[in-house]
Amino acid sequence: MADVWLNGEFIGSHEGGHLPFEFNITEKMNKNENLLVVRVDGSLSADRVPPSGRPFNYPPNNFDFFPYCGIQRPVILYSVPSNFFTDITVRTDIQENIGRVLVKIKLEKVAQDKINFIIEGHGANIKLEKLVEGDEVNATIDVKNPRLWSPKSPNLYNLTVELYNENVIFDSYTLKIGIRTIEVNGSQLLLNGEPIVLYGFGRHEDFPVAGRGYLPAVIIKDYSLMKWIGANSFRTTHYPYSEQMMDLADRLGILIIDEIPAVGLTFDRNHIDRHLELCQQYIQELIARDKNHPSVIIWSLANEPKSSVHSKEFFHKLYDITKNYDSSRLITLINMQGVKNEAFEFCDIICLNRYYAWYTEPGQIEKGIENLSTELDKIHQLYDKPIILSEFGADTIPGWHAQPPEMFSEEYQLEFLTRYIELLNNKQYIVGQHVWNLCDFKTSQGIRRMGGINYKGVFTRDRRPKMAAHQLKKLWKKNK
Ligand code: BDP
Repeated sequence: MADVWLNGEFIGSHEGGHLPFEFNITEKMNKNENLLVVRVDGSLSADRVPPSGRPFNYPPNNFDFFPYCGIQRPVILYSVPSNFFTDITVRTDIQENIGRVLVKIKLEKVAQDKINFIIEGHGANIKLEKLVEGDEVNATIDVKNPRLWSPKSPNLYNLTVELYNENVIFDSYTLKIGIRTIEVNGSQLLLNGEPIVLYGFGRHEDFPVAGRGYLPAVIIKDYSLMKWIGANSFRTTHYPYSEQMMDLADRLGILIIDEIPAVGLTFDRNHIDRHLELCQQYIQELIARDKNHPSVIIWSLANEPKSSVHSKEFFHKLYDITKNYDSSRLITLINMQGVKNEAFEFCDIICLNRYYAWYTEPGQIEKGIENLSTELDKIHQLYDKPIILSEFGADTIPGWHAQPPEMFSEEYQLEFLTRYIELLNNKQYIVGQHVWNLCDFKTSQGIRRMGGINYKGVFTRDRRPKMAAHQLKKLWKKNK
């Protein structure tokens, strides 16, 4: 929760981290000096999302990463013209050799004059003029022979919208857009009509000293590691990442499963209504922020919620609301091993976190893989939908070795990931393999996390490769 004051006067509050909020302070500004104060309250509590929990952890969270607090991303002051765009939404579609770009803009007030819509770059330079009638304007621009956006060719076009009043430009905004489609067909995931498989990771915004604080160098480093290893995607586990991370994904051609901070939901009767309210707010804010990124292909409504008699209704409501905001992307829910998930029935794509040969069948990779295989086939038979293995991994202490491979050794992680990936590659309905985790990361203290660190990274917390990183690079080489 953030509370904001300007020159001692209370301006407003916003619940929830990770997503942007703003206040208009025009009327409240002093001519010369101004003092802006933002107070962040990140205390853990049961009626928040994510909720607190686990008294056997310290700090007592119901999730497996450190509950960093404070202001972690930039606070900016900006000015706008007296009439301006308040929002732009871009959707793209492809019909034969035409890329159709649908643009919807919202204005602060009704303008009297015209709006230009210009798409340029890669040979296309299209200008469309409109007279403005309301505070919401729609335009359709067809791009002939478009250069589509994909991980292999992340082509971006500049879309510029110019707002005129009495022939003077009042406001202008340029946005990088990618023309692409995403859909599910039977058990396949199709990008621009072609089957695609996601290779990549779950990750955390986490680095020594800076914690979750915004560090451009870490973003660049992580993308370079993902490119080096042959990944084409990641999930924003378990909260929305910085806007800079999202912008760069568009430029680099990385596909994203974009997740709200709904991790560790228990459907406790005393808090369920508040939790649903917050999840609705978060998904609305997330879509408002990320809806124009070609890199974002799937919205994730929650990570590993518990099963309860209320969970189906809870997620059905959230699913419908999400589809209503954005019907152009897929919607999923991340399932925990051993937990029933009624939402598989209506989710567009199934995401499973599985830790066979780690939390179950410890030390027995062979047996774990067999059980995983049986469960995957069963789920696929029941729902006939594409499946992503959205987490699988093994804690690994860098420099710890064992032959034959034993848990926590680098050899065990290497063998574990190799055997998982071999299995996944052989199942046609598996459309994604996301290793847990890109890097080791900080957690609360507890008996399961030595030194308050989760060691499932294939890179260390300071981004050095473990043996498994080199192996993944080999296994994923063919995707390049
Ligand atoms: C999964 C959670 C993830 C944890 C991981 C683990 O989604 O946040 O860090 O397990 O135990 O259940 O390493």
